[in-house]
Amino acid sequence: MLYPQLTSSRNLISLSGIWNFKADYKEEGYVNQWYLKGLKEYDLMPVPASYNDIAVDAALRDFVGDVWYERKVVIPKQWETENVMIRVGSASHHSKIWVNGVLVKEYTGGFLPFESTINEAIQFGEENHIVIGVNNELTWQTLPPGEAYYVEDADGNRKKKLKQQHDFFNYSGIHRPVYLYTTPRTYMEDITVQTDYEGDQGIISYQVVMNQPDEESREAVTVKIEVYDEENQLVGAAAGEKGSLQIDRVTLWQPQNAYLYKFVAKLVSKEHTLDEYSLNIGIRKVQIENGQFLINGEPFYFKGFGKHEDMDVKGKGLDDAMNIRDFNLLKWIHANSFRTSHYPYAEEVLDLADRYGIVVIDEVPAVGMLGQAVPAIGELDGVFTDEKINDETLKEHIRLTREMIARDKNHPSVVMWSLANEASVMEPRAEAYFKELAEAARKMDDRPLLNVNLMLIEPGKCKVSKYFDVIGLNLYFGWYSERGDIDAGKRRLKQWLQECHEAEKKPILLSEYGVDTIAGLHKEPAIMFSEEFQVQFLKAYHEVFDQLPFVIGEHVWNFADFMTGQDLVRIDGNKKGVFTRQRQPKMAAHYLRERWGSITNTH
Ligand code: GCB
Repeated sequence: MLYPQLTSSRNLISLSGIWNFKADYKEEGYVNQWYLKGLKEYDLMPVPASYNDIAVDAALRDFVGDVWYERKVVIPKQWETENVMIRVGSASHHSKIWVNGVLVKEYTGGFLPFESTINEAIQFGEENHIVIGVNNELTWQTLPPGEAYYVEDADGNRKKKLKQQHDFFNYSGIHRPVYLYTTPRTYMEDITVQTDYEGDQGIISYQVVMNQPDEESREAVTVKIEVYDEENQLVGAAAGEKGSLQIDRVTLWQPQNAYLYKFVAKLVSKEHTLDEYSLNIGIRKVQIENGQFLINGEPFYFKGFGKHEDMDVKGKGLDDAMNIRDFNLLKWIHANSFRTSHYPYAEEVLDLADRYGIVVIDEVPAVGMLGQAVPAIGELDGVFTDEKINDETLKEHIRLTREMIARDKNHPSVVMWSLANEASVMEPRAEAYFKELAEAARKMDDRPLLNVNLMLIEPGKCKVSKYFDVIGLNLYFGWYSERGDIDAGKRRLKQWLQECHEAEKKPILLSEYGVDTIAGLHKEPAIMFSEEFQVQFLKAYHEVFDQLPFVIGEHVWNFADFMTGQDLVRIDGNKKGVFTRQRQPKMAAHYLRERWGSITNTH
C-alpha cells in the first residue's frame, strides 16, 4: 500500500483536525445506529491523537470499548472521474469506517494503515458524513494479545476492563493521519524497490503493480522509471513493469550519512502520463556473514535504543515536532539505530529515519505473548495452547508481518524485521509456530530476522532461535534480579551471554537493558532509581559487551520515559528513559553521548 501523495495525477486532502467524538459507555452506538444517524451530545477530539489524556476524565482515560469519531467533508465535484480512497494511518485496535452510513472498511490491527475505495458511497460536490468507530479491546487472537472482561462499577453498571501482558499504556483512538486521496482509474497500486551495488555501480531492481480495470487497454500502458540524484540530475532510466537499472558512481545510503535518490514511476499511454508516484530510495546492502551484521560490506555495531511512540497529552498520536526532536537527540547522542519496540511506527517516522541515516529494526506488534506481565521475573505459564496463542493467532501474526513488510520494504533505513518481543519460547508448541512464521516472512523479503527473548528464557532452551538470524536479548540483571547489586548483575550477564552464544552460535543484539531512573534523584553512593545508578549500570554492561565480539549491538531500554498502566513497579510510567518524557537528558544521556561518540559504527 503506497503512502498517499499529491502528484500530477493524484489529489490529496488531509482530514486531520478536530472531529466529533463520543465514547460509548452504555454500548448503545450500534443499537442507535450512530454510524448512520450521527452523534448527538459529542465532545471534540483532535485527530491524530490518543483520546485518553485529552479530557480531564479518568473514565475516558481508562475506557475499554467502542469510541466514535465523526466529521463532514465536501468532496470536490472534479473528483468524479477518479478513484477516491479514504485512508487511516493507524487506529488502535479495531476499526470500522462508514461513509454516509455505508460500511466501507473494517480492519483489525492497531499500528498499520487501512484504506478503502469509497466511490460507491459518496456524493460528489456535496457534504459527506464520515464516521470511524474504534474499539481498543484485545484478545488472544490479536497482536498484541490481551483479554477484555466486565466488572461492575459502584452503581451496579457493567464496565469493561482490559488485561494486557505488555507494560506500555493501551493508548487508543486514531493515532495517525486520515486522508482522502484520489488515483486515476488506472494507477500504480504498489512499487517494490530493491538495491545492491558492485564496485561503484549501484543496482536498482524494481517492480510496479498496476491496477487497470479496463483489461482491453492493458497493452497501451507502459511503465517508465526515472531516477534522480540529490542535485536533481537524471542518473538512470528504465521501462517496463519489472526491471533493473544501473547508477554510475553511486553514492551509497550509509548509517549516519544518508543519501537518497528520487525514484519516479510513471504510467504512460500514448505520450500521456496517466499516473505518477515517487519514492525516496537509498542504495545499500545488508548481509550477515561470519557472525557479523554487515551494512555495505562493513560490520555494523548497533548503538541506540528501544523506543516508544509516546508523549504527554497526545499519547501515541503522530507529532512531527516530537519526532524531529527525537531524531535530533539521536544525532546528538551519536546513536545510529533504534528498534520500533513494540509495533510498527508511523510511516512518517521511517521517512525521517531514511533522511537522518538512522538504522531501524522494524517490529510487528507481537509483544506480551507470555503468561505474565513484566517485570521479567517469576514463572512462565503456558500460552501456546488451543485457547490462547493458537493457529488463529499465527494467522494474524503472519498477516500483520506481511502488511508491515509491504508497507516498509522500500525504506533503506529498515535493515531487519523483528517478529516478536518476549514470547514464551521455551514451550514446545512455540517451535512449530515460529518456524511457520519465520518461513513465511522469508518468502516476503530477504532482510534478516530477529527474535527478542526475555531473561526468563534460559540459554540453550529457546525453541525458536534456530529459525532467526539475530538473537535479541532483553536483560536486566542487577535490576529485576540481583536487585541493586550491579557487580553481581554484571557477572551473571557475562556468563549468560557466553552461554547463549555457545548454544546458538548466532550474533547477539542487546535489545534491552536499563533501569528505572527518576530524573533529578541523585545519590552517592548510588542506589536504585537514582541517576548515578543508571550510569553505573550502563557502564558495567558496556564493560561486558566490549569483551564479547559476538555482541553486535546495544539498544538501551528506553530512549525516553513512557506511560504504562498503573502498577507497583511503575511510578507515573516506566522511567527507564535516558531522556525524560519531555525529551530532556538524564545524566546517562551525557555518559552515552561520550561513549557512542568515541566508538565507530563498526565498534
Ligand atoms: C521488557 C519489555 C519492555 C518493558 C521492559 C521493562 O522486557 O520488553 O516492554 O518496558 O521490559 O522496563 O520492564
